[in-house]
Amino acid sequence: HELQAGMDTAIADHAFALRYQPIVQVDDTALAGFEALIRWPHARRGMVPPDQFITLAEESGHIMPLGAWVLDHAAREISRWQRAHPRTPPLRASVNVSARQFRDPGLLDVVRRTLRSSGLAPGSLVLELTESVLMHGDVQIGTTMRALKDLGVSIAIDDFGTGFSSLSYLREFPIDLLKVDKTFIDDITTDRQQVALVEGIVRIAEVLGLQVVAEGIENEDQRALLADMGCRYGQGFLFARPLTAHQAEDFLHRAA
Ligand code: G
Ligand code: G
Ligand code: MN
Ligand code: NA
Repeated sequence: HELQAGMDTAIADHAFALRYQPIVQVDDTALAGFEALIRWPHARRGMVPPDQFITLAEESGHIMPLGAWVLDHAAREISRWQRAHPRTPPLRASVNVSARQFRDPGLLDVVRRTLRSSGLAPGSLVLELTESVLMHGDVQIGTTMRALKDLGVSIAIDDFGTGFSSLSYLREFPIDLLKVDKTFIDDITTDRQQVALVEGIVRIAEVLGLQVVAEGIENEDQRALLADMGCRYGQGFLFARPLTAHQAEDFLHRAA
């Protein structure tokens, strides 16, 4: 596979790029942080989206160095923005971590090193895991999560509701945040069942002390409905698309 063959070189050359999508408070659209999203600027294929190479990188093991680069790069940039535009609460840096990367015994050291070298406050770092990470029933997963919690790092479940999640995971693991998948948000203004599901997730999260981020908010009606439900955070094209670092700093400057 051409992309797989080019990955060693691309990693060595730091040939990847990050985009940063703002995460805001749903009620007043105040900026809360950014989610880092990887891209591969490829000579012939243009800007390759993660769907086309993250699975390959997981299969080959490239995800470990690649994931470490994403963490380090995102933490450094967002930490720098926080210092340049101080704000309370501090900006959050949300980083996607794939299942194999999370199970790798080296992950904790990568996170510790990232926090040290970037100066990012541990409380500002959010690691986004998919439900597939929790499914393996591996005791190691819980141990790693608790070690991350001890460092002060937060854990989010990404694409919540789309996988084979069991509600018992929410008690079993030290999770801080649920990201409600876009597919639940899409029809929220027209489908009463979707409203009930999202409202149910928000209520459960409230009881369990979890924060909620609604993903893929594209219009004002969706925003208003989610605000009425008490969903605290959101992201989506209504607020901003994934931005270049330069655009993200502009966004931050205007928001401050
Ligand atoms: O940015 P985009 O919508 O194309 O992202 C598609 C998918 O790729 C999303 O599910 C997102 O979580 C995932 N993704 C984006 N960046 C990263 C990354 O740095 N690491 C991992 N493991 N997944 C990522
Ligand atoms: O799975 P994850 O939540 O990490 O995926 C984030 C992806 O969703 C990003 O690649 C981003 O481009 C995409 N995305 C974010 N907001 C919106 C939106 O409002 N509409 C659509 N269609 N995609 C979005
Ligand atoms: Mn995500
Ligand atoms: Na994701």
